[in-house]
Amino acid sequence: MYQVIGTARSRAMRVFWMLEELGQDYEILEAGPRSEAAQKVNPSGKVPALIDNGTAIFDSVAIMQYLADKHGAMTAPCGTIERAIQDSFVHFANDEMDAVLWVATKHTFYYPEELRVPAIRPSAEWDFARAMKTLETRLGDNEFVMGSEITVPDLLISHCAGWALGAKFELPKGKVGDYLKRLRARPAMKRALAKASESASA
Ligand SMILES: N[C@@H](CCC(=O)N[C@@H](CS)C(=O)NCC(=O)O)C(=O)O
Repeated sequence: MYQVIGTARSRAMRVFWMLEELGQDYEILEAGPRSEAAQKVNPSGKVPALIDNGTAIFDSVAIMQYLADKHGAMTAPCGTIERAIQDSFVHFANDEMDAVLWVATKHTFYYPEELRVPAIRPSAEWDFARAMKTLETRLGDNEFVMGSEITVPDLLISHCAGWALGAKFELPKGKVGDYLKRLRARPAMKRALAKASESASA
């Protein structure tokens, strides 16, 4: 059985959701960033980490893509044009959404107070709004970013959008808004949340 180190309030949520979509059994090892459990498997102390047969894999997107490849679902095959486009959506989400939100988060509460620069907030909002415009254009009328099939970047984009909402960034309405609602309504997403909250209260 897979084990995932992390909490629902961290990027581990992406991995829980992926495992639910794939119908895989997993155990949550509830541990926060820089905890002893996280540091034991990842030199940076970051979460999530996936333990598969005694080997730790970290970086949420590496884990999600590994699981998709291994279980042959939610991904285009390696070496195809479709995979290159799918990967470009992953990089878009990491560069234009995750990185922007992470900088804003660090300057809001993560850094020691003396290192925080609240004045970066408007530029982060500007970057994020630009990313949402790009997403709107690239999504077009598709159900998911790659068309009618859900793939790894959809989960990543949806997770970042949830983070953005929590951090009070503006999310678009219209087609992108509907796309985000479709993703959050997925039964696998709800199962992942329920399992994570059960494990947090255990
Ligand atoms: N690229 C990594 C980022 C992991 C990451 O930064 N995780 C946060 C929690 S969501 C963390 O552990 N932060 C601790 C730190 O920055 O020291 C991933 O996607 O897994």
